[in-house]
Amino acid sequence: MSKKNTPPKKGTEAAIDKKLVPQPENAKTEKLLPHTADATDEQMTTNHGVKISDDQNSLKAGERGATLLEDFILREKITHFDHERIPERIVHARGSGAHGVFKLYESQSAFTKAHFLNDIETETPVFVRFSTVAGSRGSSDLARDVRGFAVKFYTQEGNFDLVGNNMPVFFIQDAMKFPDLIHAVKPEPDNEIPQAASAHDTFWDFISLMPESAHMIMWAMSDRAIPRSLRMMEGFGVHTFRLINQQGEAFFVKFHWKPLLGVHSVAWDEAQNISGKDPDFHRRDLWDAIESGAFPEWELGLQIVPEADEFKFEFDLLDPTKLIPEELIPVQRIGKMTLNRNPDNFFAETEQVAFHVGHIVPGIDFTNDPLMQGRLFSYTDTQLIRLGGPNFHEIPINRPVVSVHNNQRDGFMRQTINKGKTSYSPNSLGNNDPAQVKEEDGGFTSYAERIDARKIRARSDSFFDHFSQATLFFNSQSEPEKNHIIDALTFELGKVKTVTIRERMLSILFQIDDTLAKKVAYGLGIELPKNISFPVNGSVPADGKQEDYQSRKGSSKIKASAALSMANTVKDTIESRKIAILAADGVNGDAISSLKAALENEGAITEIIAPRLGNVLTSGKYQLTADQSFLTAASVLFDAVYIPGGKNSVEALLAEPNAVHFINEAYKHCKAIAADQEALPLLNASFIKGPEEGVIVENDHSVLASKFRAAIAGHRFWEREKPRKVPA
Ligand code: HDD
Repeated sequence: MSKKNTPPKKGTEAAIDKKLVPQPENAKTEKLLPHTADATDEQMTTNHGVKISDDQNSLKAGERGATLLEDFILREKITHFDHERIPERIVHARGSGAHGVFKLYESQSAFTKAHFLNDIETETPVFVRFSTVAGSRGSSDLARDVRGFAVKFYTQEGNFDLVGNNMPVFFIQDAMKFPDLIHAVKPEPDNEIPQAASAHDTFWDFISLMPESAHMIMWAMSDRAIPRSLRMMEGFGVHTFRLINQQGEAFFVKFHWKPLLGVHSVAWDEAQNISGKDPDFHRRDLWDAIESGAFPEWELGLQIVPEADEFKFEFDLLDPTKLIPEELIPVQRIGKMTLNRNPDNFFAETEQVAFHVGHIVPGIDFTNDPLMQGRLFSYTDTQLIRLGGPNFHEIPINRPVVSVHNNQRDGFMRQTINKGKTSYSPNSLGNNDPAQVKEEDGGFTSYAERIDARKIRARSDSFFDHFSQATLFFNSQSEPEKNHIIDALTFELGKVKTVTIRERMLSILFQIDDTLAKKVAYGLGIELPKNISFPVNGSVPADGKQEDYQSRKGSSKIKASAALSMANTVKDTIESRKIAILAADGVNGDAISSLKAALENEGAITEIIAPRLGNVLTSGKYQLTADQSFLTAASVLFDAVYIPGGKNSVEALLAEPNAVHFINEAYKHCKAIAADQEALPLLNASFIKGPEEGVIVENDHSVLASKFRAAIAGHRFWEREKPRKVPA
């Protein structure tokens, strides 16, 4: 609490008022405010409010004497420090969060009675946490991995958490296999190697024995696993959920997040370099974008299937390894989420936020997807160990914006001071409050699905087509995307030491696409096994029959789906793209000003990179400030490069190997490059011979700016990879 325990110093009231001004447009921000503290202009105290006069020296028996046990100030400080760490999340440990709002475009009352999906006047506060899955809290943002995309909606009917990923399917079909999957992908238990990487034996051992993961493997080996930015990823609820309207009618639904900046990735070689140059690349990018007012935005999309159509598909809606092709059920965009405020404190908010698939509100319900059912247990359970007890819902970031009343009491770290004698129901001493709520008044009732079944440990036969959607995904990719998948698999399996695992994996790839399998086999230098038959999925249960666990390949009416390829994404904006301008003394300052103005006008960010920090003297004899030197900057941290003219500048950069490397590397990673005619010798000193697609050499600066803008918006010129001979 930031309440002062001393009268405010003269002249500080205004400042204090300012920092306590609520942001009334966001109900969650307002609720968080009383829990925030700001030490500006405050006096130092112990945790118990005693003012501290000396925070530098422990209490000793004489200046050179031993420290005294009675030093309660030292003891308190050290004890708190000793206990500052909590267990990191078993999965999704590395994450970045942001606050924002969700606004509905049009009421969805035909499908759901959820208030936040009915009332277009309401702005629902949200907190979002993005994450990688396998790495530890301090691991690199650019690991090849699935990204978590968890959204907490603070609705007026309680919290709704959409705990999704940036890929629409999952590795496994049943939660029973989740601990195995995670044990396999995490660092190997004997030596804890490798960190934040799936390229090792245990992961591919497991995957090669679980053909049900084939579809997800295609996604995880695609460029979706190395996003350019958290702001440029799609999000998916993965499971089929249920929506229920006021009339009690139910609909199946898949949730989607569509980023307004489009879906973009980096190159794998680039990702590996970024991991060294700036392991916080995604976290920094999200933070900087929000600080600068370039608020990330996504539209929420729904794919709705009437209950009566449950069995109309070639796949089972309850199978989390399947998506519904958008050609079959289009995604309706129903509202927009904007992230507009960075957290005040990473630990208090991003680390302590507790998501749960089981946090739903009236109008939304679960289905029998066996992966989802297991998740409904896991999320509360994990918070109990991670956050230390059953009162984690009282941590400010986890509290709903509506008030909470029930008969739950006590436990570690209880914050609420519940009044009255009764903490049970029924009671007559307390008017039997809190009162239960009728469905028509907003009380939650579970969807009354009819169930008539035997208790059985089994997998539905409708779950055994493990390959047709993996093939659909591969067939939907552009040529460069297919090549990236082949390269990724060759890299990952190349890191696997056990040859039989590689061979088993090739048999799986063969079922997806034989050319894919052949190309990976070529890269691995092994022959594709002969007479490949459909594999068995997982370990056959002790009393099970092998034929009941045989994977198969069904047919797919849809042969390719445009929505699955990033090549078809939004490519019309350069907002928040980062452009490096390479300059040295003697640079054409007018060229820089005109290009900077044109690009920044469209929301791009430019930085001047020079041989050293300080000033750069232009040919017109005025000074520009270098934002970075070649020592601190790297091409992998930018989307595009511009090299202005100016004879002396070009000559100085020619003598600077780091400048030539910068250009070569940007070219290798297929980025847009623009140069004034005068800078051509510098391009020639790199691998670039002259203008080509994505390389613009122009003297007219308005033509240059417009061509460069289009090239940056296009993101990457993957065709350039074909020769693959850039020595950067
Ligand atoms: Fe999970 C965290 C997403 C399957 C058990 N999961 C977690 C987070 C995301 C997902 C985004 C991080 C939340 C945050 O930022 O705090 N998980 C998924 C998706 C899945 C999925 C999209 C499949 C469709 N998860 C899954 C299964 C289980 C879990 C099958 C267990 C049976 N997940 C957990 C967990 C975590 C978690 C152990 C770790 C930290 C946490 O919950 O809060 O309970």
